[in-house]
Amino acid sequence: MQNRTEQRWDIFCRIVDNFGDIGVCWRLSQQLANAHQLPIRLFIDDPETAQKIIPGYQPELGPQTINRVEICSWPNASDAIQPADVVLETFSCGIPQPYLSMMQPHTAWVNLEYLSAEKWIDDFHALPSPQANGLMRYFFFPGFTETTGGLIREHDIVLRNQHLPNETPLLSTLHQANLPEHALKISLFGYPNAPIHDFLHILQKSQQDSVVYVPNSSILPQVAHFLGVTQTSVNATYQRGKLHIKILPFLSQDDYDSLLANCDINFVRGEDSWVRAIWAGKPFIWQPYFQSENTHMVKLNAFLSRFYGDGDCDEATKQAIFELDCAWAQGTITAALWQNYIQQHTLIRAYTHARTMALAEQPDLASKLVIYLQKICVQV
Ligand code: TRH
Repeated sequence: MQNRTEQRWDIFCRIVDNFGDIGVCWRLSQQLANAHQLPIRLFIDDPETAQKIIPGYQPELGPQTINRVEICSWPNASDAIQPADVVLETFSCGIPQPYLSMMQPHTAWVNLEYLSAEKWIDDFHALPSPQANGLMRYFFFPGFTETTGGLIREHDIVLRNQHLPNETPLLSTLHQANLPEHALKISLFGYPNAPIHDFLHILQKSQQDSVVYVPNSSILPQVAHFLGVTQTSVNATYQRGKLHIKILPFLSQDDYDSLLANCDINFVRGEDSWVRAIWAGKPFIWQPYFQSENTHMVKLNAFLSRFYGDGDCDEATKQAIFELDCAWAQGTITAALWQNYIQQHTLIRAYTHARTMALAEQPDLASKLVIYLQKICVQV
């Protein structure tokens, strides 16, 4: 068997929509390359979107190495690329045909699946599936339990989030003098079908000051509609009653982590921002990616039960969380649900922090993946 650091890894990432696919792939690639010293090649099909997530990436320069990861564009039909020892397909994105046809029986081929807290994940994680071309494809499921593939987590992220430096360019933007100091700080990232207008209206009418930080994303038209303007401006602050809205640029992944760690409540979505909210250790409301037949609600309920389901979270707190999360995911919100949640905020904060610390005790996804690949490489 090869020495682990001699193993070459190729990661395939198709950017279906949004930033989650590239967000996860870029984060994982960097961890494998830096924390595990593996030679990583990352193939991407949408350089323009990737540019928003990968700092310094200039697609026009061709293949380039950033933070020890070699970034390449998706292979063309005529490209004869020698497959790596480990091929990581992400989210069943498919392997380009010429590359696939050159893969050997000893190539370790793993598909990284979407994250879910559903119980069946524990049974399906790490199973092999023989393919029609004679190769074996393995399924690696991220998850919240020891028997799944775990969660992507840099070894020091939880600590870093708790001890942010006092002065960074982002923090000085957040702590601007014209914003009330004791306001409730909220970060807002979601899908456009979230009840953004109703939520902002509730905050406007509330007794309590709040500051809502909105990074530039697909919900800005909803925010503009609430404000009664045709378009919002990046870095501008708007005030309506007790509510202050600060529009931020689309942040780097590191700055986005700092934003989450700085806020009292974080609204997140999809997959990667959801996990980052967990590592921020602050109360958060997760909006799952919409799926037909209410599958997203099944995923949300599975997560809520797993994250808040143990005996330490009292019933009233649990109810406030479940009701607000479900309403948000279904596109409805009321002042009563919000008030209920805010009344429980101190308890929710303590409970979330404890769950964050407990999850951070588990091995992280990249480490589990590396160990798993060692096992597979002995078998293939
Ligand atoms: O963009 P998303 O909606 O991605 C989704 C999910 O992955 C979903 O499961 C998948 O099916 C779909 O894509 C195709 O949400 P997500 O996963 O939170 O990814 C957002 C990424 O953007 C994440 O890496 C955090 C990052 N981000 C920044 O770097 N800066 C920012 O300002 C913001 C708001 C996000």
